[in-house]
Amino acid sequence: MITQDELNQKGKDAVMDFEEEAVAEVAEECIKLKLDPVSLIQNGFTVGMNEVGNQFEKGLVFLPHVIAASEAMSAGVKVLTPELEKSKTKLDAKETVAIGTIEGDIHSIGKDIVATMLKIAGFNVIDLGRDVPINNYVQAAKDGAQIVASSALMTTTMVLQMKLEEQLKEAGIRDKVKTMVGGAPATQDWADKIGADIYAEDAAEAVVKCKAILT
Ligand code: HCB
Repeated sequence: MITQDELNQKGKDAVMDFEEEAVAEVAEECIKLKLDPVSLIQNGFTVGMNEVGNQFEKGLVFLPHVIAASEAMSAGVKVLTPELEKSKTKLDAKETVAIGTIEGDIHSIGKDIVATMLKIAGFNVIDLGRDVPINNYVQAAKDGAQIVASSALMTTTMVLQMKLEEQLKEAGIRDKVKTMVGGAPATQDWADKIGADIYAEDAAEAVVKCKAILT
């Protein structure tokens, strides 16, 4: 029988081969064999996606390849999502997280994974989408979200995570809401610098830190 590591490797290879169908098949195999879908996403698909990103940076592949790899990864995540949702914690979902990819940024794969994992952990999740105007996060906080989470994948858009902090202060509600930042260029240092409450490196850490900050 195939091990989790072998399945993760297959998932990584299929994303790197831009093979949407093969990625979906690996996801189905994961469900059939009752292996861990979270591990497949984080240690398989995501590793492959990041590797394609590195190749893009070195000029070894081009934008259509990145698009094809991201579509392949999304196909796999789509197959796994209903399975993940079966293990959803039953809370009365009073704890609301509003999450979105920050203004000017359309990268949504990581944000979607974080949103799914938070839902599974029992949070009420409001998905604000991608390329989200700062004001929409502020409005979500005014409407009662306890945490506003932003994702930024580019050095040019991460600065807007700082603008979000400023606008929450200007609206007079910064002390009523917690903020979480993430995305590849974000770091704990960045979160400290801009005054965000949480930095999460991945979806699992986002869940742990969101739970911790609200208890
Ligand atoms: Co895109 N892109 N891209 N891209 N892209 C990056 C981000 C570069 C780093 C690639 C590079 O040059 N090396 C680069 C940014 C450089 C910079 O910083 N300045 C880049 C660029 C430049 C661009 C375009 C400008 C390219 C162009 O058009 N010339 C353009 C952006 C247009 C725009 O946004 N306005 C663009 C477009 C694309 C797509 C459409 C082809 C595709 C996105 C598809 C989609 O999301 N629907 C894409 C992709 C896929 C990437 C890479 C290859 C992978 C990103 C990804 O999905 N990773 C990326 C390279 C890289 O990041 N290594 C490259 C996998 C996910 C699972 O990881 O880090 O997003 P994640 O999420 C993690 C983690 O960060 C955390 O949890 C997640 C799950 O574990 N997390 C959070 C994420 N968000 C969180 C929020 C929280 O509050 C907490 C935790």
